[in-house]
Amino acid sequence: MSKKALIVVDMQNDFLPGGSLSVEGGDEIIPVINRIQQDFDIIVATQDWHPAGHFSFASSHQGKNAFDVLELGNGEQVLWPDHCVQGTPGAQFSAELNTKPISAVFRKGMDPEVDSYSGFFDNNRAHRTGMAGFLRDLEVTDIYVAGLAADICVYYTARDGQDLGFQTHFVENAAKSISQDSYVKAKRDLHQRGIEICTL
Ligand code: VGL
Ligand code: ZN
Repeated sequence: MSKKALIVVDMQNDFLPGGSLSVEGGDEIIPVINRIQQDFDIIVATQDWHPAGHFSFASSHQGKNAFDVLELGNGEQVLWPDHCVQGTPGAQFSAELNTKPISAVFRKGMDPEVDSYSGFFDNNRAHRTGMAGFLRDLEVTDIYVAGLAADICVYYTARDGQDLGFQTHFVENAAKSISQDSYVKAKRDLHQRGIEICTL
């Protein structure tokens, strides 16, 4: 028996039009997410939840601008505008999102020094959010990943979900990307990893 969970990634005001790191057309997927919820056994959400002064913010690095890339020992860090600061309106879910059927919210990006794109692990893969354990405990077999941003947090959540053994589906019509180029790459990569690209 398959059991299906919808993972709603980062449907927060800062990623929506008018927000500090807004994704163009991000609001257009809200009615889609609200509509498809009824087809799932379980719905969970992730919430980007940074302390003020987070390391991923350009404002935390002297002389740096938003979207500059910082070279680290273990890779790169894109520097973002301040976004999704804990307790601020920008960190709240869109008021238009139906949050009633969401049974758990997994917050991420809380370590001041580490970014966290995936809803399962931080970017160092050192800490888990607990979402995998939650889904496994409920005997979820299939995960459907939707939300913002398609080329970043949705992409990494889908990749990790597949690595963790969930049959993973990327809901193309319920996700919007920050950049079109990286979206094309992300989709190709997900497909190559055996993740189904679907429309619901
Ligand atoms: C995200 C950049 C920084 C996302 C979160 O939700 O895709 N992107 N933090
Ligand atoms: Zn973030």
